[in-house]
Amino acid sequence: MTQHLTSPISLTTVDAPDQPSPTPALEELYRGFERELLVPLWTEIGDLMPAHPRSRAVPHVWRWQNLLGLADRAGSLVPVGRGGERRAIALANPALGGRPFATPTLWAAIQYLMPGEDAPEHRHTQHAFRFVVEGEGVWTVVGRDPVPMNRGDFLPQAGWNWHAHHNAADRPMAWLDGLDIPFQYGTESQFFEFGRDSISDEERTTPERSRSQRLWGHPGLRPVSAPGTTSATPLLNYRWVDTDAALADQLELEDDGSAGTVEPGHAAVRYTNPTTGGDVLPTIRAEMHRVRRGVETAPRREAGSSVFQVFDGSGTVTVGDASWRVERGDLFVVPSWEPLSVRSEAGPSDSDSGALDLFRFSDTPILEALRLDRTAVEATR
Ligand code: GTQ
Ligand code: FE2
Repeated sequence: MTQHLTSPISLTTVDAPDQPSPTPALEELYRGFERELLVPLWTEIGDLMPAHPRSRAVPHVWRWQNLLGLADRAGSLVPVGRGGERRAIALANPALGGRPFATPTLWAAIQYLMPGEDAPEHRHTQHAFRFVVEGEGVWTVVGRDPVPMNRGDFLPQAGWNWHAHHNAADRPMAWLDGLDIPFQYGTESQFFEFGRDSISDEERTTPERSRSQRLWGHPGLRPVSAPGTTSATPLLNYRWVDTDAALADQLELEDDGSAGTVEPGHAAVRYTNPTTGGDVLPTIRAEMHRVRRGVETAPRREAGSSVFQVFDGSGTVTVGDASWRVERGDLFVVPSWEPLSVRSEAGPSDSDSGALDLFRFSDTPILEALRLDRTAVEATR
């Protein structure tokens, strides 16, 4: 008995024009295709070659407070160690079959370490980053360089680097992981190796600055000892103080009548590889956006998918037909070609007059490398 990977062709669902009407001969032709494991383009073209991307993923929001509560329970019930490797709990897009995929290409997870806990060393081809929405006290040790993690810090970590994490504080800490796990799963390109079961005392030190930061963390300056370019950034931590200043300066320039923002009231910066000026990772783009209170951004579509986390402030987010009020820590998914618009507005728990700060990561470097990137901006509603 032949195993059918696709459903049998039904003559009644062939809705292309100029199709012959069903006859016994045509039926026999289609049964012949099935026996030989063949599928004609004309029955599939609408699905395979749509006029524009139609994502399998759907827009969805995950509430940080709910994630945090469950991560904390996992902290007391589930140990972290060799084999399971990480206490990381992934966002599963409701339209991707229960798989731990936020989008068809991107993994997003909350990771949680209890006081004094270690996550063992390993390495993998998947490119990764950490983003810290709150808390402090964890050091991630990348290639034996202990890197501090504090609120607002962005820590990219290119594939195949050894890495371990340890919580040096007396409180649990949670953070966001982003990886290209679904993309590498789809391309079947993954490799993985265990490292040492525990890190050395020297790596367990908690320096205020990583070695990579001392070498690469000075704007517009590179060490002469490291010429050339690297495909991923050698800088392992991008600190909030710098990101915040860059966004504040863009908005201050706008106040002074100068250009530089994405659109009125909407400042944005992209994390870059200091050796190239390009994206920090080969497969993942990361940005921080700041939308002034009261401002609504123009609906924007992009080929490829994104995940956002609210870093500060609150507001209303509209993705395609979905719309949610969001606040600090909340995560949401923007599938390919779904229009995104954001309105920054104070919520009941917001006392300050601050803006809405949104961390964003996307698969755009993959699309750009293949010349598949496209955007469309609609007029503001
Ligand atoms: O921290 O090394 O969320 O390897 C998924 C896979 C985190 C990590 C994840 C990983 C890690
Ligand atoms: Fe890892």
